[in-house]
Amino acid sequence: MQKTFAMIKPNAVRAGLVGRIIARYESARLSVVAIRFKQMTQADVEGFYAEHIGQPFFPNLVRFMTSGPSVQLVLAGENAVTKVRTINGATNPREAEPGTIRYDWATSTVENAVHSSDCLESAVREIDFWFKSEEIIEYKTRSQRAESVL
Ligand code: FUP
Repeated sequence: MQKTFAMIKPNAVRAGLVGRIIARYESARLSVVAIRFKQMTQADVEGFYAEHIGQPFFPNLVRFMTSGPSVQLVLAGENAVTKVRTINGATNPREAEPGTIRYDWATSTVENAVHSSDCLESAVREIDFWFKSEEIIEYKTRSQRAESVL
């Protein structure tokens, strides 16, 4: 079992896609173990995307990411990190495979609908950036859930 961090970005929230995006993750046997809405501040963007500070696209990224609420999620399941990256598709929607979230709903490389951690180390850092450990519910497999009602 693995945990990863994902975000539904402001363009996808504005387009009313929260439920459909979460349904894609859940259909791939991932469980939501933490969730909230937050409109990012400039300081949030600078902390969360610290590796991109100074890039030419950074001011655009700040403008977009602070333009409305996004949904922060922790997803748990087998191979969660790779699974969510695959479901999301390539950063640039022109390179995204059909059937991915970004193929369907990203409108540009900046307004690309979703984010997810690119490796386990980022997942740990990003989950910690957004959530306190007590905000993350305990993940149970189907058989663990079955045992707990016996
Ligand atoms: P990803 O891991 O797919 O979220 O992509 P990156 O961490 O490389 O980029 C984070 C965000 O920076 C992207 F979602 C959009 C923005 N970005 C650009 O606007 N142009 C680029 O060339 C690269 C990233």
